[in-house]
Amino acid sequence: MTAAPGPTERLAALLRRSLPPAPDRLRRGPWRAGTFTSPLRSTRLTAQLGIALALAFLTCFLTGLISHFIQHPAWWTYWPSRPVSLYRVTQGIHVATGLAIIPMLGAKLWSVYPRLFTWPPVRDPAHAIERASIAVLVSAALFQVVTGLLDVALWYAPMPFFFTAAHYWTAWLAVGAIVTHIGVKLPLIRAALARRTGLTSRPEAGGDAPDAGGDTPEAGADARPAVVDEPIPLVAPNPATGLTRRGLLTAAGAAVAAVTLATVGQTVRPLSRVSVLAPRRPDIGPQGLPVNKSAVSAGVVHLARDPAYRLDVAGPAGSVRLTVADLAAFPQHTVSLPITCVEGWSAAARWTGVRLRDLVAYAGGDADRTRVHARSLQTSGRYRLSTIEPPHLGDPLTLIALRLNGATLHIDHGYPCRLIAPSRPGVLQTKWLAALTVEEL
Ligand SMILES: Nc1nc2c(c(=O)[nH]1)N[C@H]1C(S)=C(S)[C@@H](COP(=O)(O)O)O[C@H]1N2
Ligand SMILES: [Mo]
Repeated sequence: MTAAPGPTERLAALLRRSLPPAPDRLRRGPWRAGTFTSPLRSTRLTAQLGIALALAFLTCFLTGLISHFIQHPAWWTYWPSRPVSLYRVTQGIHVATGLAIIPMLGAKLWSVYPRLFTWPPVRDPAHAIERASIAVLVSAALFQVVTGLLDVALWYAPMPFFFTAAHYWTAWLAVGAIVTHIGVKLPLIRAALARRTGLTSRPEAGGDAPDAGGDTPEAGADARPAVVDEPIPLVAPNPATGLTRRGLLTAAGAAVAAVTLATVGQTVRPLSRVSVLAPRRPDIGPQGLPVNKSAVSAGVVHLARDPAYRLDVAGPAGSVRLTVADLAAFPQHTVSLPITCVEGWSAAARWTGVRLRDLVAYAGGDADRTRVHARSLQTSGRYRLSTIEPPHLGDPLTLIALRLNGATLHIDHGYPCRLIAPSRPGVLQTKWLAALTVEEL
């Protein structure tokens, strides 16, 4: 006995209902049969590139989340101040994997882009939905790579939106699209990776269609009516290049290595000489340290050099206004800490100044039960404010620095005084401090 089709079956049938055929006279240019002939393209190649790409994306996403939640803490955010280079490592990995994704994504898109010219463009509603989801996936991935690259290059003009928010929300979109994509393609990926021979008779398949070649048991067992693309002639390995699938994967791997070596020196000091494409060299800048925002562009030169300068410190015991000489009269400490810019460069330096927790105690607060709001002399700009929570506040390495590498702070590094704390994004290392407010928790 057969039951009447339920709503799920009816929906499935609707989604699989063939659309009217596209008129053949529209089939021109790349839509013509036999346009893409590279024998290197195979479901197996696409699956292998896809796995590498998925792992890189996952790493980039997780390290990106860390950076986001340090800068925009949620109630559950906890970020330790040790090891001192923790953020340098997580953010270094974030930017390095993001850059490595560029050649990987290029290879992956090359392996599947003939699918863009599938004929007919849409077979049925399910096919249309699948194509739309791929469009979301590719756009989100390209958006992340391009905006990330523009940020690393400090080139904000082409981005008429706030980079941080756009990059964060599109990351969720990309990850959602990737998870969906993997879910949909899983049977295909497994079949492609299980097959021992790399050669397939469907070089244009690129991993988008059900494997309708009929050469695998899975294809025959597929309960869904397999959509058979037009047969693609078997092409001999390219005699001009002699490139094999393995050769292509090796080339993609070499491109990843080259991109990494050419840029990672912006945070891995021993490689700084070979990193010719790194936008920042960790040793170039006033006092041997790079600068993102100069005192001139922040508009603080007059305020910073004003002899009437005072640092306002407000706490439970009241508020005081300290001169630079007052700050220098506190016990001075010297620490070696890196500046780790969110954009991927990082550079270690020697900082000398007052422990923040000493200033908190002076203002009548307890470093374990307070947080400090730091404010810059800057009257505008996103990074004029930052908050220091207990893990960093209580750390003896957290300083209000007056000196850098043995000399008075250069004005571009935050003269008269700046915050420097371990394992903290550069954007939160506030320069040209005007006020510290101690808030009891
Ligand atoms: N007041 C203020 N502090 C700031 C910034 C800023 O724009 N304004 N930029 C931050 C950023 S993005 C970084 S990477 C570090 C860089 O410190 P440096 O210029 O001393 O190397 O300073 C941080 N401190
Ligand atoms: Mo930065």
